[in-house]
Amino acid sequence: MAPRTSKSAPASTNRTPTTAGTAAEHASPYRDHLALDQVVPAEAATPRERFEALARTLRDAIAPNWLKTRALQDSANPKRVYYLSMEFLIGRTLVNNIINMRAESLAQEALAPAPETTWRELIEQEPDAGLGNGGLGRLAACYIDSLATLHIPAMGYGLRYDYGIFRQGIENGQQVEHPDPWLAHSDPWEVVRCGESVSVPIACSFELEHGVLRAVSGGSSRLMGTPYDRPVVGYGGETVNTLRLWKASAPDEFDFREFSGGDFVGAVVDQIVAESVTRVLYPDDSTNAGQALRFVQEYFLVCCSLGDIVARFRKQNKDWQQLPEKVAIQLNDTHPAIAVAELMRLLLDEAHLSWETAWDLTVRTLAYTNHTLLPEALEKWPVRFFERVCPRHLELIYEINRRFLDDVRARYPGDEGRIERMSLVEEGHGRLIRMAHLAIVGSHSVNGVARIHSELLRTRVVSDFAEMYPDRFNNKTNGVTPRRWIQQANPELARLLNATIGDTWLTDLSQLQGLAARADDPKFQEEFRAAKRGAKERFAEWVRTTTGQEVDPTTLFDCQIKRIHEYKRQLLNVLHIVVLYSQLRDNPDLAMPRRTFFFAGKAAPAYRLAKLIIKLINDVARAVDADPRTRDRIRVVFLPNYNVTLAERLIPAADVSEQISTAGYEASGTGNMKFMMNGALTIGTRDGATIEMAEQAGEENLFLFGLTAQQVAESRGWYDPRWHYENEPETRRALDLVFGNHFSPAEPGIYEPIREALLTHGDYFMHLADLTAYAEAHRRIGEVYADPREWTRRAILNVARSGLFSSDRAIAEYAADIWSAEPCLA
Ligand code: 26V
Repeated sequence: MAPRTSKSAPASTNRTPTTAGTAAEHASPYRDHLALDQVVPAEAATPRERFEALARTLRDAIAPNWLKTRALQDSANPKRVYYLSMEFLIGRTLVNNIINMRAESLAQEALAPAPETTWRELIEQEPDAGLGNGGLGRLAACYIDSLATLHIPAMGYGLRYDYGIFRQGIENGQQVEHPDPWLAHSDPWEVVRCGESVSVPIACSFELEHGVLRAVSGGSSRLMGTPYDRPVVGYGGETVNTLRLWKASAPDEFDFREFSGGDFVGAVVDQIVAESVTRVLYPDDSTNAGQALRFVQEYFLVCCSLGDIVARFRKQNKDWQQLPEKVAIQLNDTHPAIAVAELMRLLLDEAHLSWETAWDLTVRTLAYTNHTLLPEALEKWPVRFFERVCPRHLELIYEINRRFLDDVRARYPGDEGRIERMSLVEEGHGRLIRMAHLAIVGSHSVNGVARIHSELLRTRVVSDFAEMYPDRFNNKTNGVTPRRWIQQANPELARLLNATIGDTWLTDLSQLQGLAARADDPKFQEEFRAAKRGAKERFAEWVRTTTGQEVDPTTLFDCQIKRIHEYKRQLLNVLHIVVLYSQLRDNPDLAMPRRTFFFAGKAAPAYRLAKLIIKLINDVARAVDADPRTRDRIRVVFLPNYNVTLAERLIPAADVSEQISTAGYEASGTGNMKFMMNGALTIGTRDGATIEMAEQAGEENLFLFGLTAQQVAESRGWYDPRWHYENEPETRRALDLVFGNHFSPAEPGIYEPIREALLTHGDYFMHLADLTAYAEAHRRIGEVYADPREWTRRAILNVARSGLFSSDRAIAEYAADIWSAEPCLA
């Protein structure tokens, strides 16, 4: 084992002999890790080996505080917060830990005897931990950062997928999915806790059929959940909380042999089957495809986590009545909603409490956050899955439902329609359990993630529940961590902020207000522009070296980076680009700034139309490039494999942030906030948190356009996209180019499904209704961008007024209003 030095011990005092010869003169923890963990002399170490050694050096500094945090929380017995989520989209950890530990100089000194490497180079060796699809997973990662920064005793609970979100390749303009073996190298951050494994009962057994897991009725089985802990370093490094990710396997070897009755090969097969439960993250955030393995994953996460939580509670508290005073469990969407039934099971079957007591404790312990208004994404699980996997939970859900519907009947006598609408069980060909209803009934708090979203949730999606439980419903507008999204992603801007308003903004983002007074100051403006220019040049250089593509950092960078979804309307963006393309071909003298349109985002592998939109973007990009009339005026770049690290690279370089969802469909958005705090101006609809961003910054400092959520809802009845095609020449020309195979001469008709969506099936997301207003908003962007002082002034005001969108503010609200949780500090 390598000697562990504490953070405070200067690196040079470590005299442990390392490698022979001259290297020994430069003993350091970093070199020790190279020599003793990797068994390689520093001179010969590969970049990956150096990365691991540096990560372990930093872990040495984190470990004492991790232990201290645990000891402190164990002795204080405070109320603890548990964030249950199927996704934690963490990205890279080394750079984040260097920043949160404020260990830049420690990192630099660690490498000092080997000046050929800097820590900024080594961080590139770390793969993203891509354990999430998009916004919901990234929010969970920002929230655990803030929980630790605010010193709240908290843990994240999730799954340790062997394969995260797929790696996206682009071939012939089309998305191809590759597996993401992010654990191919050992991960320096995780600590496996074999001694804390838990056992999860399953009422069926499983077999693999052509690589697909199939439940076999009868023959109950068990899964073992083994925790892999990752440190979550709060800013300053004092509080280090834990993210606990569960890996599934078969029961340990002893039981295992018993269990398989001496059938060795059969037992090994069982092991493979069991491990496949946490093999891969489901990559579809658009539809609940009802996959049985996904259901088992959710059940597994809940059983492992609740068993662990309750065991920890019992160690320190004897009285079950204390549960809601000591434990708050936040459900990140309905994915862990079976927690309602599992907590009831623990309180009834294991603690032997009465139903009334168990139910009261359950509701007061659980809280639920909703993240989507799309009906097709709302989870409903077939009753037969419960019957197979966890029949006791089904029994409990039926009893919860019976009592709940009795309450509904008592409140609204004779209203059978309401009973049917509110029931936890949807009757039909196969009965389904409505997981959102279960989560609402079993929680004391139900929140949306931006003001408009919470309002729509209350008034449209689950209005019956809001009427029955008005006090449960509340709003918590999302936020993002300024440590990762400013300090780490945009060091140049961070330096300028420090020089201008001091460095307290890192933990109190409202301090950014102090910039407003400098918005018109020519000197400050010049510094602000220099930071943006630097970020753009760095990004262009990165694109050039990694993809060979040339992008011009003197052009306006317009960015739409997010999952590819019809409601997010990448199609609106590309149609507008086609409008510009067509205008420039007609009139090469058209006045407008040179623009680069960046797109990045993954489509769910089974979402055909989203994948076709990617193809269209790439085809348009090629045509724009091929035409001398357009090539030097606009460029379209689709950046493959969007992930957290790519977002960190591009957002600081952005001039314009595209937030153009059909109003009423984007629950909040969090990318919008990251762009705002990095000085991009938003072109957007009045949707999600963009509304609150405009309220903060002043509407005049964004480019808002298009139908409001109310107008979208009201025009559903009569909206006719063909009217726009027939009456708007620009719209018609753009659509004729796309559907006339101008961009796909070798693949005629390829865009037919898009034509059908827009013109035959009524353009559900109202692209054509908003296209003209969107083009007009882009024209305004062109005008303002031509006046650098005015543009910079607005950008500075946006940064200055983005403080509300810190995840520290959001977590402080959750702590005060939902969890009643307090900081725990020595
Ligand atoms: C649904 C499913 C269905 C089953 C398979 C896996 C899976 C994974 C995710 C989802 C729901 C995704 C919901 C989501 O990401 N919502 C986003 O949440 C953000 C954080 O609150 C918010 O900013 C975005 O507006 C919202 O779209």
